[in-house]
Amino acid sequence: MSTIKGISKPPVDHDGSNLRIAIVHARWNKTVIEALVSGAIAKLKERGVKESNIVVESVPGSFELPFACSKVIAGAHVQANSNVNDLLGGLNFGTASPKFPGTPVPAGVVTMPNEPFDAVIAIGVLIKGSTMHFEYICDSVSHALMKVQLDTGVPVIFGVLTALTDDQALERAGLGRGEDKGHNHGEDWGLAAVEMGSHARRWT
Ligand code: DLZ
Repeated sequence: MSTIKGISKPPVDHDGSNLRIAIVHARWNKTVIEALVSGAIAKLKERGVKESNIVVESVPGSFELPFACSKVIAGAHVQANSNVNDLLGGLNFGTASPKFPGTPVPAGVVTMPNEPFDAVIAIGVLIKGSTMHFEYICDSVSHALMKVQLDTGVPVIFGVLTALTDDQALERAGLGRGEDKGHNHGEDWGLAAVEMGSHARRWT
């Protein structure tokens, strides 16, 4: 069945070869998160973003995303989760701590160089339960992520699924259980990051 919904192609295909993009993702609802992060990374690379310019950080849940995005944008020294680097095929951003030179960094922990990001993709998967938790987190996280991008001038891509059921979340990560697997929204977020990162440079 045809649909009128969804994003249309931009007037030009934006070039990501000079862009630096951070992905900050929650770890709740891991299967869906992993598919979304992979989809975003695939599109970043397709648009020319270099693997060395993609930094991935993780936080426990979606509620932590705004704080983490704000700190990552500020160039804070954040220790990356080595599991995420496995997902990326073992990216390594160096072993020296940029903020505390000479400080030994424990094995398995990687650090970010202190260079600005052109865009940040915040990825989380919220699935409604039986309490009001879902509503509070959806509301506060969406407002806070908007605030982070307006306060910092760095685009924050809203990669937070707010699903009423497990199936809704799976379908939006291309993992639908029916014949139609759905569509991986992480891919759209990767493209949006390149487009907004390019615009942000042009508009500065
Ligand atoms: C507590 C909680 C619940 C119930 N559900 C989700 C969820 O569906 N998706 C998600 O990303 N995080 C969830 N969390 C965790 C909160 O986001 C947060 O990590 C904790 O409340 C600690 O601040």
